[in-house]
Amino acid sequence: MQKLALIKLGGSVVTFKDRPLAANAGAIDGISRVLAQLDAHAIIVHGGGSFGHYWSLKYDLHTKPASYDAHGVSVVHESMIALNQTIVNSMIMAGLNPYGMPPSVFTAGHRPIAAKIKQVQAIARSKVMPVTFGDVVHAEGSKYSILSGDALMTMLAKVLRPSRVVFATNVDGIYKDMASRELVSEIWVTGKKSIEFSKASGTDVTGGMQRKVTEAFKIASSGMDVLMVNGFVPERIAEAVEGKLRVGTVVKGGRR
Ligand code: IP8
Repeated sequence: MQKLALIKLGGSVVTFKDRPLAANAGAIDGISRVLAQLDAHAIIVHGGGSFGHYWSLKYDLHTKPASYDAHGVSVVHESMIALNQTIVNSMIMAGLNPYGMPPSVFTAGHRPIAAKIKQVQAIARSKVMPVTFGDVVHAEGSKYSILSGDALMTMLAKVLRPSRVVFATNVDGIYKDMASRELVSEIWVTGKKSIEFSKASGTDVTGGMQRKVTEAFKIASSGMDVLMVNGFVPERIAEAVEGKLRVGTVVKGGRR
């Protein structure tokens, strides 16, 4: 059976984070072309970038469930559908068979619905490629919250245990520190490990790189390797899926 790859396309790759509501068509098309060559089934998750995060900040929507502005809920969700459609259309042009779906198809608030996630996998195995995204989701009553694409990665990985879990970000991987920008090629997750992060800028309501690394560690601690690569060099996504990664960070989940 073909490998199953779970791939997160970071918002900083698929959009210009410093320009509101601007999709990075060049980066998206480059990734679509690479995905079209993959010898694996894939489930794609993408972030919000200058779409979802832009409106979430404007309307003050966050990950904590609360009775947020109802119009804000609508606008944030719609912006994510618009970004999803741009990505899906690029993939169609590249000859892929994407199938855009909001996370509410397979989650209840922030909880995974295992049977629905299995169906997402069945879709991927049928040569149609699910493309989901971080979104604003209903919690309960009048409460909503932002569900990050990174949290979706953990949910999907835990239920499906894909052969490859890849995060494509705007940097080469995890750096030892920001001063030297020395790339860490391998990190082993052993027990509770704390990592220090340099202060990130405030455009992300879900926590930026820190959130990605936290989710990568969660996934790795349930026994799967997680590969962090630069999405602006899309060939590295293919290398990661094919197990031939040259530049990137592997968060090791197996036994040392
Ligand atoms: O960029 C957040 O998803 P992320 C999506 O994966 C919204 O954290 C709506 C802000």
